[in-house]
Amino acid sequence: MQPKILSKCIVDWYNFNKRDLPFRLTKNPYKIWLSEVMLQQTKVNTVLPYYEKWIKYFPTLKSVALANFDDLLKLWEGLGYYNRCKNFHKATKIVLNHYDGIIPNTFEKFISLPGVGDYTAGAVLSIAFQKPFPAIDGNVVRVLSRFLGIKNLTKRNLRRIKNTVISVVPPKKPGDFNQGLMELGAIICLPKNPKCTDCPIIFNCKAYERKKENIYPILHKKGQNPHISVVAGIIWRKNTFYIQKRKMNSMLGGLWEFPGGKVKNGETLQNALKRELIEECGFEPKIIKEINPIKHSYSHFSITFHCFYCIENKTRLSPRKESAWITVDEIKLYSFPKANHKIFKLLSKYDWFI
Ligand code: DGT
Repeated sequence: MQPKILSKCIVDWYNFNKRDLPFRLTKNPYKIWLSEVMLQQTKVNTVLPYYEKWIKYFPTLKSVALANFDDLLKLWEGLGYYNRCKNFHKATKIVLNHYDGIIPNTFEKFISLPGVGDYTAGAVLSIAFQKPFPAIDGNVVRVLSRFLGIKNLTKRNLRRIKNTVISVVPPKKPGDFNQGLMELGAIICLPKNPKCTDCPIIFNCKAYERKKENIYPILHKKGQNPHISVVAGIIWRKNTFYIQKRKMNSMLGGLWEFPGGKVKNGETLQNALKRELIEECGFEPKIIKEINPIKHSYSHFSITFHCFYCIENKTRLSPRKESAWITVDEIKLYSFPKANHKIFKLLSKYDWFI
């Protein structure tokens, strides 16, 4: 199939079949960029309420650049991959200070911003600025691997896929083309049981021709993620409990947490908790009881999170610089990891206080 015909098939199909999404109704590069950052590793339906709320509070790039990071993190809370938020904030500041608030529309300048990689640069420049760069995400790789009959996603084959997209992306409507390929992967060329009869490029699809669309591309199963135990103390002082801010350069950096940490091999939970609380707050805890443990998965590992009710009695705790004693009603003012919200939910069902 000629590149021109192929791109026209995709663009026409997209214009008829695309889902109505708020970031597709705008030409504003800031909003398009924000949506692309939020959509990384995250499903559209999860992103939608976050996107809408963010735009309500931060309607312009300038408003983000001038915002307090804690306020941004509060809006990002629960969306995960918090580095995206941190990098986006840094990038908007650079745009405001070095480019007079105007998002650069050349590949070299845009990709040099924090958190911007090949995919984001291609997506934003093609959708917001009509520049003919490819935007290749996981969905596009699957569509092309089937279309071209590529079974193994070796480096060489991935380059072949990229070169094919580069040769097909049209000078007019490159954004519609890129979004069309992605949309095709998201709603038709599904990982399992693709809806081939609804596909606009079925007649040239090698995998369909071979009746093997389900096995393209071969995906190597990931090994099992490691599992660790984490202990933490919910330390009460009257009707308030103690929280501290995680270091910015750590995982979940900038979010608030209960003091605690990973349990070492061979250590009991209570000993681990004592060690962590002495290390972090110089505090010998008076442990009252354990709350039901909860499980939580991150992208590369999972945890069992053991939280213990503790009280601050004679031994006073030495707080970190960024810490607070908060009441239950004040939880909403801070951003916490999802695992903590699971604990809050448990506690609100039973009894918050000892
Ligand atoms: P290190 O030695 O820097 O690896 O740190 P640790 O042993 O103090 O552990 P930490 O706090 O980095 O790791 C605990 C894991 O549990 C981490 O992936 C974040 C997660 N987590 C979620 N909520 C909380 C919380 O409220 N407190 C703590 N400490 N960790 C939490």
